[in-house]
Amino acid sequence: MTTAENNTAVAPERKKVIFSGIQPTGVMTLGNYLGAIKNWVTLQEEYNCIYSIVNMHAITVRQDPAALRKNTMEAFALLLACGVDPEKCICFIQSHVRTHAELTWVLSCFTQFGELSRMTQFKDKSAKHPDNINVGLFTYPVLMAADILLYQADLVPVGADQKQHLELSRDIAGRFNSLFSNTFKMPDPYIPKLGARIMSLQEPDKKMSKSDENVNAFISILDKPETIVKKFKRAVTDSETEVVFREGKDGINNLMTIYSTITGDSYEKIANDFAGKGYGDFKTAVGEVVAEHLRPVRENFDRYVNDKAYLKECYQKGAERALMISSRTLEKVYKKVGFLPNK
Ligand code: ATP
Ligand code: LTN
Repeated sequence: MTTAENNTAVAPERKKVIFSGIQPTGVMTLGNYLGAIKNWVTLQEEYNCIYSIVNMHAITVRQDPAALRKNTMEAFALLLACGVDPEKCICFIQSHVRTHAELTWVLSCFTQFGELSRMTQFKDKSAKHPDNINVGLFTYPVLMAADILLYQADLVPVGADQKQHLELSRDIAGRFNSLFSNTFKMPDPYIPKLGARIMSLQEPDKKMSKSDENVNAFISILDKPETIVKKFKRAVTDSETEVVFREGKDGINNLMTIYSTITGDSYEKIANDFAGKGYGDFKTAVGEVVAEHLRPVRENFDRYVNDKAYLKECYQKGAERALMISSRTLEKVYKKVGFLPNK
């Protein structure tokens, strides 16, 4: 290109950056899949996506070391099995990239105790583990803010339960920017309209969680098709008979949301299709579409999880790229707060 052409050329628009993470605390549920991972796969086609298995977050709850190692490897394999493509995005394991811990310390000095005390996840998790209310559980959202801000992320695809943590990340970024001039990009949440909060199949007023003690409460994305159908047949609903989305029908609303997210059918169409059929038929139908949708994920997982050499190659490459990008932000931050350079 000549210089003249160069001058008139419009600068290519910067592709938006997406960052998200998932904890390796067990096999992902249908909630994690519909609320987050499914969007990770779609977004990688258009954006610069960076995805992390956040094992440092996982140790805020007591973990068996051997199980954590195995779960981390499996979580990575599961991401690939769901369609996250390491050729299209950066996938890495959080503890492999030291900048996350380093930025967390600095940001924790710009986060107020009172702000962290208001986090509902902290309140829920400390009620659930009263014998281990550790400081890491309390500062968990600061590590999450560091994850996001290190990459100057524009968008963060998460389920609805993470909205409050994202607002805190924005508050921390805004505070730092106003004290030290513009340093961090303000991240926006990307919460799907449908599927942002999939509920427990046993207690439909609680979110579906992979750490639930009752295995019938959640669908693991590796459950066998027969198990999936069985769990849906046992799903708690109500004493009525009409398949319709209405306030007070938490169980049916949840099943309709799941069915609609997977098939694309509207609530009206579902209600029409199942008019006069009763809950039994509907539960079986939901079980079948979910089982069918997850079949390729299970098959891909079996392939990836046995190819440790390939997984290692992917996460090493991912960590290298993640370190390169995040170091730029960390350097800026160190300079702005007044850390004396060692060069
Ligand atoms: P745990 O139960 O171990 O605390 P979790 O199931 O909440 O974990 P995370 O690893 O914390 O899983 O979350 C990964 C992603 O899945 C996050 O974006 C979170 O918002 C989303 N997510 C978790 N549960 C649901 C749910 N029931 N419905 C929709 N999205 C969810
Ligand atoms: N706290 C999140 C996991 C997480 C995350 C992140 C999500 C850790 N770091 C950064 C988005 C961006 C959760 O799902 N419980």
